[in-house]
Amino acid sequence: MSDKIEVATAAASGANATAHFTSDKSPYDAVKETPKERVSLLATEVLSAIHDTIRKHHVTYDEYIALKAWLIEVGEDGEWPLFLDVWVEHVVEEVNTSHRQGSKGAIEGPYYVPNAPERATDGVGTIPMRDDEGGTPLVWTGTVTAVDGTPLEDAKVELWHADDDGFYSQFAPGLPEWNLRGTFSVGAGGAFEIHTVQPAPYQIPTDGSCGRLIAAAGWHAWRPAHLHVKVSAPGYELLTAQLYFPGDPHNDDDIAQAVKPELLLDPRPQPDGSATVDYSFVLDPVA
Ligand code: MBD
Ligand code: FE
Repeated sequence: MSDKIEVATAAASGANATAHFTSDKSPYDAVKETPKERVSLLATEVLSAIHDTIRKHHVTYDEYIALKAWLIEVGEDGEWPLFLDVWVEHVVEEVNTSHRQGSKGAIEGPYYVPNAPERATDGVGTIPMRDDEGGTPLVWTGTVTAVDGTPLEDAKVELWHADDDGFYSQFAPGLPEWNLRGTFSVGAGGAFEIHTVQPAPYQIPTDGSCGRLIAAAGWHAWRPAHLHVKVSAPGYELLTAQLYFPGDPHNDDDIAQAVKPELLLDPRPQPDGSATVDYSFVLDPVA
């Protein structure tokens, strides 16, 4: 692909994710009734998995001390949201959506911001963007229906994604507050038509502790280009998903392991240089 992939970066985005997370409502409220037995079970099993790894690979004192220093730095860098969402969230998503019959989901990641501006009446609208926003213009049409086929006319599609340089507004500096973040209420028949631009592949920040782990382990830092969505309707399970573009070199080795075949788009290039794409959502009713 283009050499733009080589220069896209997101310095400081990881740290800003901590600022956003900690300003959110209390994350403990929803688990305050969790029994002690369950807390003990989960903590014990996580610790024994660590103990097993130490025994199996004879972890040295030098390695243990380096680990301690690195864990402290992840917190100082504000990169715990980045670390967890890249390397852990995909399994949480998997076990919590496996019952669904409707659309496949994917992880939320660290860069969602609620209450993005409403941009659609009757389902048709353009995401907030700069006058000279880069990237292939994308016209995305689809519908939101229930698993039984009912059109969900009170559904909303929240869309957020990186720009053509791989940057997210409110996490990378210098972007308008709500750039490439919008909420679209669907129209008749649950239909929508969203105008946006194609995002660039995303490299997780290489200048913090997550980047240092990646470098020390000889991994790469790339996620394929992706659109993030939350699709909601009263009485239906919230669908959080990501959509990907065919041909991206990282669709097969996403560092966040969040690509599924069902989430690949099929954009059709148009004579004017834009692309159109059809992708619809099917929601599961709340049990
Ligand atoms: C992203 O843009 C993202 O979606 C995830 C899951 C992790 C890091 C950056
Ligand atoms: Fe993302």
